[in-house]
Order: sequence, then C-alpha cells, then structure tokens
Amino acid sequence: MRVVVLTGAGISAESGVPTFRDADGLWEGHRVEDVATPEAYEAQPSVVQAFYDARRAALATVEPNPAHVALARLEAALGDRLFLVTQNIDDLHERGGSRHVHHMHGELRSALCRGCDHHVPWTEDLGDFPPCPGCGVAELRPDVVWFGEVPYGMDQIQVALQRADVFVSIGTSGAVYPAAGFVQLAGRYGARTIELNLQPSEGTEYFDDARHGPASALVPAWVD
Ligand code: BJW
Repeated sequence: MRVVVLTGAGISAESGVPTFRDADGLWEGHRVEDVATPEAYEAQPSVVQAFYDARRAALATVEPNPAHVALARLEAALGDRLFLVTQNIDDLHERGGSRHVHHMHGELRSALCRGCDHHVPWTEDLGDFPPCPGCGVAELRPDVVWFGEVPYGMDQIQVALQRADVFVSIGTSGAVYPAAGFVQLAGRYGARTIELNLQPSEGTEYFDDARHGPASALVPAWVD
C-alpha cells in the first residue's frame, strides 16, 4: 500500500507553533499574505527577515508532538511506500523521527541565494542579508516558497499522488494551492482520501473520510 501524507501548520499547533489562519495567526499585525511574498521582501526586507528570524528562534523552544512521532512510526513500517510532504518550514517531522520529508514550501533552517540559487544551512550567526558563500556576490534570503513562487519538487509530488492508494491530509486549511488541490488529484488517480483536521477544511467535501479533532489524538489513532 502506497501512502501520501500532506501536513500543514495544524500538525505543529500542539507543539506551540502558531498556525497562519487561526485566531492567533497574525504576526505583529501582519497577515501571512502580506509578509510571505517576493513583493513584501522587496519593499520591506527587514520586516520579512524579522518574521523568519522570530520563527527560527522559536524552533528552539518547541518539541515534536505525538502526531509527528506517529508519522515517523508509519515511515518505519512503510519505508519508501510512504511519501511525506509538508507545507511546514519547521523541522518537527525530522525531530519526531521522520527521515524523508519533502518540504514543498522550504525550510527555516536553510537560506537561498537570490543570485545563483545556492542553498546553504541558515546558521545562527548568519545575520541579516549575508552574502552567498557560493557566488560571494548576491544576498541570501529565507529559503521558503512565497505566494507566486513555485513550490519545491512538484514533479515528485505529482508522481507520488499518481501512485498513491491512500492520501491523508493533516492540519491544513485547504486555503493555499497547489497543496489544496492534492486531494482532488489523488482522488482522480484512485486513492482513498482522508482528512484529519481540527475542523472541516475548505476542501472537506472532496475527502472520502473526514475526522475532526486535534492532530495529537487523530494521527496516532489513524497510524496505529
Ligand atoms: C489543527 C490543529 C490541531 C489547528 N490539530 N488541526 C486564486 C485561486 C487559486 C490559487 C491562486 C489564486 N491566486 C493565487 C493562487 C496561487 C497561490 C494561492 O494558493 N493563493 C491563495 C491565497 C488562493 N499559491 C501560490 O502562489 C503557490 N505557488 C503556485 O501556485 O505556483 C504555481 C505553480 C504551482 C505548481 C506547479 C507549477 C506552478 C505558492 C504558495 C506558497 C505559500 N507559502 C506559505 C508561506 C511559506 C513560508 C512560511 O511558512 O512563511 O506557506 S503561505 C502559508 O500558507 C504557508 C503554509 O504552508 C500555507 C498553508 O497554510 P496551512 O498549513 O494550511 O495553515 P493554516 O493556518 O491555513 O491552517 C491550519 C489548519 O490546521 C486549520 O484548518 C486548523 O483548523 C487546523 N488546526 N490546530 C489539527 N491541533
């Protein structure tokens, strides 16, 4: 059995990482749509850097929860028959024990060169707007996918969705494409589709089965 699991901010909520569109989803009065765009970075780079600096610093204060750990158990059982794709830029899946995680919206602990597309680990001492160690010329930016940019690894995701017997969406509002469209794609290719979310997502009607509650309870119950 081949399984594709898509996760969103809701899986990390009980670890203490704020989601984007729930009640506490604003960051210093900014909507994510106002700070997570290339245009926002051009206009106010310091504000956007501060948003990611704060989230990177907060990583040190949070731990994976039973939902992350359950998905690591699923990987141990299924091996490469599990394709775990996350929209999250935190590292809680990895710290929960998952070894293969596809970060379609990038990673907080990585930086991207604006000139040569070189990816480098974002270490604590990088500071703001450091030069790229690859080309030495251009500036590094957060290695994340903003609105209007193409998510990472879409070809691999497409193949995994085509081959999936089961597609499970965990902790995502279904407000952002292309991830919000995966349920319809997977269903069209023949997968059984399951939603595990605190509340019905925007696409809840496209799922064969929808279970609503906290991820820390729903995910272990589904995995085990
Ligand atoms: C719990 C819980 C608990 C809480 N347990 N659950 C018009 C129509 C359609 C599409 C478009 C359109 N105009 C533009 C577009 C495209 C655009 C888009 O979708 N815009 C929308 C606003 C409509 N998309 C893009 O631009 C994307 N690129 C693109 O489409 O390129 C074209 C292309 C695609 C494919 C191939 C070739 C070309 C890029 C999107 C980039 C999104 N980036 C962000 C920021 C990333 C970096 C960062 O983290 O800062 O990604 S925005 C933000 O939203 C972040 C998230 O990954 C993403 C999704 O949010 P998520 O994870 O769903 O969080 P929430 O807060 O929305 O929901 C949390 C859920 O958890 C809720 O339902 C809660 O109930 C639940 N929950 N506690 C279980 N304990």
